[in-house]
Amino acid sequence: MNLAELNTIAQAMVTPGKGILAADESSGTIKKRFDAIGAASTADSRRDYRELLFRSLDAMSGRISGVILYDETIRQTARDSTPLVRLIEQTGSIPGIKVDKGTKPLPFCPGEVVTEGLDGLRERFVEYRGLGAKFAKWRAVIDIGPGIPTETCIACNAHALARYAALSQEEGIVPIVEPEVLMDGGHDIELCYEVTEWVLKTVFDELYRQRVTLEGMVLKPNMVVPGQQSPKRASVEEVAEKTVRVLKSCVPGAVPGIAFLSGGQSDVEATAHLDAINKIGGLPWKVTFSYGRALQAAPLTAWKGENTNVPAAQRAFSHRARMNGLATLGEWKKELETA
Ligand code: 5MM
Repeated sequence: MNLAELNTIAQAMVTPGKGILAADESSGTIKKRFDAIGAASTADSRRDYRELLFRSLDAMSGRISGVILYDETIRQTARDSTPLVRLIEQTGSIPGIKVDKGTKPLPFCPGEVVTEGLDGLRERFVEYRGLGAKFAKWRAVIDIGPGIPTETCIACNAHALARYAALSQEEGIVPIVEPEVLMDGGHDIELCYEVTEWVLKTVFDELYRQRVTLEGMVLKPNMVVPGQQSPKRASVEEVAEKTVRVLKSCVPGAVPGIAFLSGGQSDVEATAHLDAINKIGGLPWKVTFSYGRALQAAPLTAWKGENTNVPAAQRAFSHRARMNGLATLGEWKKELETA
């Protein structure tokens, strides 16, 4: 493991003005997204859609520091036979790979899940490195509800995240550590704060125990927001203030960057929150985005699975990438959405 190299990649992933495109939907998830726009999900249609994103030159070269790919995508070639990984590299963006194998019910913890995928992971990292991956991603899912999360669930997921991160660094690949506290449910913002704090403290404790180098990783957390069904809504400023407070109390300054997930927020909401967080300023880490839905909702809707809609989809993607790029600098304004 070369620590300087890991740090250089991690710093590039969180370059100010840029952020990460999470295009790592598993086959089940991308099918749901395609169903919603009336497009068939086949290996070719998934390739066509991702190719249109990676060929959006303005967005990719100006605003997207890295792309998280799914196992199928990292092996695919564009229509003209160029490997998709090569297309990404040609724009100056960095290819990465999702390595977790999704969640399974956690025994004796009703309503809770644990992320799987550690078996054979060392060997898979070697292969992914050969395919061009410079960073990786593993997502743990923590739900809030009556009696949950349990300590068992948080500990098991934190342990797996740290095992993954250590194996990733051993192979010279920067781990994105993603402990997601879900927005589902009627809980208020205070409870989201408490659970996020508990999760982050446990995760960093495990990362320390398993000798993960903080300078060579990127954290991908949720923002502190009320549950989607909560009647008590929070202002953009409150979300930003609480998110910054919890991160400052849990995330060491040695971590180069924090790249948020959007978690079901609307795309403009996710941009406004990121912008407000960066407007607070004085943060010890770079703070950016690693959005899936909040970057792709607009291009998916514009595309609808039709070749003729590719330019419109690329414009929609470039717009969201630009808005979020500005938000990483605290320079976004609502008026720019319609300009
Ligand atoms: C793009 O969605 C990712 C993969 O999801 P599945 O494994 O369930 O198919 C997901 O991990 C994503 O990277 C993060 O949750 C962030 O995406 P959002 O949409 O929350 O910004």
